[in-house]
Amino acid sequence: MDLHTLPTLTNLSNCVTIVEKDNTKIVRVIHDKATAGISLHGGHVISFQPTGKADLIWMSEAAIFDGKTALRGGIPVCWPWFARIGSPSHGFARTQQWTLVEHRESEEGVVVTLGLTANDETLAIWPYQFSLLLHVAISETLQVTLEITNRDEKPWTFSGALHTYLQVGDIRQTTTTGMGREYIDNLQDNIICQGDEVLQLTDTIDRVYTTPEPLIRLHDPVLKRDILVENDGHNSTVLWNPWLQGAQSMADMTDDGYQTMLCIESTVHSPCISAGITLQPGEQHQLKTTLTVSD
Ligand code: TA6
Repeated sequence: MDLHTLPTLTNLSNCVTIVEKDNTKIVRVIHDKATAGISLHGGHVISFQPTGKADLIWMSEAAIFDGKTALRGGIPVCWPWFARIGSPSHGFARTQQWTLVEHRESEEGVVVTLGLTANDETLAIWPYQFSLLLHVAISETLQVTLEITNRDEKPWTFSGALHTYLQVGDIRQTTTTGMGREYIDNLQDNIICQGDEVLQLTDTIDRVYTTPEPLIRLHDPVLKRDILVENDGHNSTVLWNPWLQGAQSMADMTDDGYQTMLCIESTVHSPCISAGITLQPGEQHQLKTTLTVSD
């Protein structure tokens, strides 16, 4: 996504400005090593482009920047649950307005931190006090860390994901390795299946891989690159592509949008609201994903 043409609202430093797209404020980072954008709506990374490379992040051309709708593409923050085990689907964090907590820069890169705490809207949905910090470390690589803290006097349980949409030249020519073989198939009533070591898509998939390796490799012969995905603090890695029928069913994705994307998601998966990770008062958990591009 081209961030350079967006109007500037505030210059915060040599590298960091607040720009605007429709109804959404975006933290734009322009550093020697990379350019990146993070929407304050949703705490949502929408672009990461190492200098001289194509954006690693896929954003839908039809994404709706109205400041209310979850953005299609980028890295949605799905919390305090993943998928439809609660309402709204994928939780409320990706449709809340986050605040810019701090930004730090050096020759190595820029770290932008956004924050979200409980408010009347979230308490009406999920009656617990919490704080989220999203640390986005931008250099030749992108490291996104969701720092989750229980700020309540009672324990609570969460699941969630950093729901990364990666950009590929042609999904049909892309191969993925490292996700492991066992997966829960969301398209076959969540039965447990055994897949192959190498995945090349010919149709839609929606899979929770339960034994992923530390490093997942997306090989893209069209863009002549590999994207390496390293996740941490997760219990699974979700791979999803809606294919044509799924793209046609979404107003915020063009019919051909599925051809240039694959979601590889750092996920705390749970079959139900009560079976995720439980944090005691004051306890913290970090969910992380790191993206690296290699030619
Ligand atoms: O991560 C895969 C998934 O759970 C799919 O089932 C699909 O629903 C996708 O997320 C997108 O969900 P969204 O609510 O953003 O349309």
